[in-house]
Amino acid sequence: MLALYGHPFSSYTWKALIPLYANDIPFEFRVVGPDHPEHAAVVESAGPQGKFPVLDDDGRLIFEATSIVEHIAVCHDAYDLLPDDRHAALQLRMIDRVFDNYVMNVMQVVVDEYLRDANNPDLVRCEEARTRLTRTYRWLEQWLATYPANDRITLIECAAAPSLFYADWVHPIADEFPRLRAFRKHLLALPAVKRCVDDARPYRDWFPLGNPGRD
Ligand SMILES: N[C@@H](CCC(=O)N[C@@H](CS)C(=O)NCC(=O)O)C(=O)O
Repeated sequence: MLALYGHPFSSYTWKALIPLYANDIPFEFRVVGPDHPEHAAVVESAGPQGKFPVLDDDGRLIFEATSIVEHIAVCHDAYDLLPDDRHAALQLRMIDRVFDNYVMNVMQVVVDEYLRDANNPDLVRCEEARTRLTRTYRWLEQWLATYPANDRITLIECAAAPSLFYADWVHPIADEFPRLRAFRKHLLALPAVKRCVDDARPYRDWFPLGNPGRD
């Protein structure tokens, strides 16, 4: 029996939901929030910082979204997520780090500033983060020239979809990056991703920079 602890509006929760949906793996979704202190307690107990998502696989708790994707690949026969070839898998893991460390977590700097004080965010920190995002967008634009378009969902798509979805809300991907804009559009059209986007719609007004009213 699988259960996923997370929240429908949480970017890292999407990263764990996408491989479950894409591979039709049954699971119970346990929302982390004030209505379910028992869910929050499990999350608190799982990892060092009490972050979600957390996957419960028959009593075994797995935290960190990347580790959850890898767990699903290995323990639930979701072969497309990561190639068996250890050398080929290295490349996917490296790009996964790019999306977490240089898109998602940089975007989060701006989000955190607005969560701290929406009327008085530290604009210097925000500008630094936006500059870093532009630099990553430029790198991804070049990388995409080598990444063949396809409808498969691998660790890369699991990481890319939520990070590009929200990063574009924080710092829109400019016209000078057409491949990256097209990749984001392609990702949002994948059924497993679309399901995450749709399930999160009721929470859009929670976005600390304001509901962008698109996507
Ligand atoms: N490195 C973690 C990051 C997870 C993360 O930042 N989760 C956010 C939700 S998207 C969270 O738990 N926020 C609540 C908190 O930090 O207490 C992962 O990959 O799973």
